[in-house]
Amino acid sequence: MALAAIHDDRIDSMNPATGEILGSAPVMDAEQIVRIVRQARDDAIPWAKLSLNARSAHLLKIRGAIVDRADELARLVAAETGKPLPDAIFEVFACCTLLTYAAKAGPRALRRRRISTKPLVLKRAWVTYEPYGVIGMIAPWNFPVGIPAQVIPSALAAGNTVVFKPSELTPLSGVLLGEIINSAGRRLIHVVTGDGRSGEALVRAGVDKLEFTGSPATARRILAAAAETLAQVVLELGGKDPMIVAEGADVAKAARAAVGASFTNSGQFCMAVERAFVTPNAYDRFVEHAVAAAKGLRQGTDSQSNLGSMTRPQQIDVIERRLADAVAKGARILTGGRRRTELGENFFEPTVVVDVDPRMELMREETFGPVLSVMRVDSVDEAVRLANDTDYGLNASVFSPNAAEARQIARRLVAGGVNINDAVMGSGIPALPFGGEKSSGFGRLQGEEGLREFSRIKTITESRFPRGPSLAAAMFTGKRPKPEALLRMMRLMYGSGARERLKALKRRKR
Ligand code: TXE
Repeated sequence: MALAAIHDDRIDSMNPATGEILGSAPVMDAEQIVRIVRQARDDAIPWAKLSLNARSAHLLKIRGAIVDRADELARLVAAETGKPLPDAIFEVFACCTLLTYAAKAGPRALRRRRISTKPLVLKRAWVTYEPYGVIGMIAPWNFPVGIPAQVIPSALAAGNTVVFKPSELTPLSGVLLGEIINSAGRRLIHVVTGDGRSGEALVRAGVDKLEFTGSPATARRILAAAAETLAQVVLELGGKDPMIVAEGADVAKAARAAVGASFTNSGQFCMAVERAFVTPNAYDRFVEHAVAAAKGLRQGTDSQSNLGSMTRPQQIDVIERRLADAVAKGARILTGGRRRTELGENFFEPTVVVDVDPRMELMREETFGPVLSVMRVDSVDEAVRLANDTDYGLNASVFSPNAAEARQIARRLVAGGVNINDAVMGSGIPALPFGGEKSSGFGRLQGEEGLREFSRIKTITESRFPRGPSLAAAMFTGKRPKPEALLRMMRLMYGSGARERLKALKRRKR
């Protein structure tokens, strides 16, 4: 099976749809990476000194540079991933949207915040958001621009520089993204190329905080390495996203949304709907619509295709393993289920599977391929229980005609985000924080939470009367307060109910 060729010192990047070698990038070693992180630290000093508004203005310059070269960048992404060009353009589009959000929301979210000082009313206090310095980012191959775009704008807005390691499957897109960002006039991104060895070296190279998007298995190795330096880590580790279709839902809409969200990017999408739980009255029609919609998808690499090839060829082995296990345990494949060798080595058909149950790997482990599993459930309660019966908790969707019921289901799902009467689209709103629960990771990207994720939170207090006495000296040195007076004060402030408080006052009067 064709693969990007990883040599000791270089990676040859390959178009997975055609097998064409697109170019190569070096495998950087630990020494080089330490030097790069030092350089990034120096670059961070003048950047951090800029005001929030000046940083925002520069983010918009970066956006301009990306728009100018959007076609070139998207074509390279499409070539390295095997996805149709419109999908690659969506990624570049998302990058511009997230830069715009960070530029607009950054100054508001990251300016110092005045905080109430009660009960120490003689003080003034603020929370400030300060740059870490250097943010490391280790990225996967499924969205070579879209995923870095969830990190880089926030990390830059917060005053950091970024050392970014793209996947060994898509190194050239990463290098070009870094080059375009830096072409706006400041060196803010350093790109480290290489495979897992270079990734591990980056974790140990002294970055202040690290964002990793990838598999839980690699995340565990990264956490073990980060334990040595106590570098902080943000993790986005994929999902096993459920869709719940309740009685009375618009079944055709739900099925089409499930198909869209399962098969886009050939299912190599952390928020792909991998499991649909459908209530009895909706089940037959849902399956019928899902199969029809899946059969109607066009597969290939031209601009009219809905899905292209797999980016990571080994992913086909994973899909075939999951399907074989499911079929052996009684599942039925209604459409798809095989490679499309007539299109190329790495294409896999959109696949709809029924008669699934939670014992199957297909219902438990991330498949990360174009496979939608549909399960009939007796009730919404059963659907919620099964939806939560997974190690993952990234995203979920609920279809119901009843807004109160849908919101109630949303509250019960253990997931970082829930879409009601649609799938996936919450992540397209840059002001919404994005991230997962359980094995889907921790920390948040996008939104104000994402901007603050890349800031050190510091508190500052000062005396309202600079010449007044020190509270610390008054409280902890010299004459101590009388215990009865302290207890009375506590009762006065926090006693339960007016009567209790009044009692404290009366005793003082006596
Ligand atoms: O991921 P890895 P892989 C899931 C998906 C897929 C599985 C494996 O289910 O089937 O993960 O994919 C770098 N220290 N997702 O093997 O290994 C590596 O070079 C530091 C979900 O591609 O996690 C690459 O840049 N870094 C997902 C990055 O980690 C290391 C996206 C991702 O690789 C390293 C992709 C190490 N020891 C896969 N080893 C999502 N959340 O969207 C490897 N890397």
